[in-house]
Amino acid sequence: MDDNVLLVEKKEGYRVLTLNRPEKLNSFNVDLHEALRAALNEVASDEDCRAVLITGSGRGFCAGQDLGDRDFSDSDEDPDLGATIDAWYNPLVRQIKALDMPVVCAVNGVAAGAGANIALACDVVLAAKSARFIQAFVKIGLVPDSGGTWSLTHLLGEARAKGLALTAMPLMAEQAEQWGMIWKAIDDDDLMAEAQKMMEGFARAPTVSLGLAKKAIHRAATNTFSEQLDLERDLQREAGSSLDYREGVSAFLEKRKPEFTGKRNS
Ligand code: LHQ
Repeated sequence: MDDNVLLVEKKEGYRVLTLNRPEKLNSFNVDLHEALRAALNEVASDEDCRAVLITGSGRGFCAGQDLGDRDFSDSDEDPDLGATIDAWYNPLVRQIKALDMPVVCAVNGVAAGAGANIALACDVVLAAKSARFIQAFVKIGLVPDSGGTWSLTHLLGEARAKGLALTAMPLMAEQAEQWGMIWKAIDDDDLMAEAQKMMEGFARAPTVSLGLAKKAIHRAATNTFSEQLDLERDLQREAGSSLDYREGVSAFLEKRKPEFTGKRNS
């Protein structure tokens, strides 16, 4: 395995994961999948890690699957793309969704195919104004994957989801922000500084409550209003037993800044 395909930086309270195959626009091969999975597993088991930032090196964020690995011109057999998705892409986006802490994506350049949809699976998407999102799949005879059909439909509604998926039209970051597909488009030169600032905030945040809020918002996609009210009650009960709730209320009453630890009360 090539150890360099993912750069992992341990910062105070958070991790920065940089996809690092810039000559291939950080497209995914098995080495990159393995490295990212291992890094996310490590994050999940590290008590001191309270947020994750995913970005790319060079001029692109990620161009999806490395198509160099997919040349089957010499083979008569049909490739089983479902197996690739089961082995790598679906576990990856599930892992991002399931992490009980914020996952921020800083889209530093083009995000195409699965690269675009992995970004959309993250909790907060920041993008350089020069970045574009491309549902490139139809250009090679495929369908959007990595949750793209779900994310686009939920974020944008059917008309825009279909427009993007069926035409592969590039969507610039500022338009993506106006449409509500991402949180914020940022001047290229300021992207990483803004992302870093957000991460420093998350590293000092009441992590339990952030993780629970993320969970509740995910469930809202399928719950009825009434089911969601019950879920909020249960999650509030859980949040209410965290040390950070005690600290938040004490700090408010004592008119001082809270010092959240991100730890559970157990
Ligand atoms: C690449 C790639 C790439 C290899 C740029 N692979 N080298 C799931 C399950 C199983 C199988 C299939 O896939 C999936 C999910 C998917 O993600 S399917 C979608 C795969 N991705 C694409 O179809 C996107 C392909 N790339 C592009 O259309 C363009 O490169 C974009 C629009 C992303 C960027 O265009 P440009 O800015 O003009 O850059 P470029 O095309 O010149 O690329 C720069 C280099 O990166 C170039 O290499 P070279 O040696 O000529 O400089 C490209 O060949 C390489 N590259 N994407 N996916």
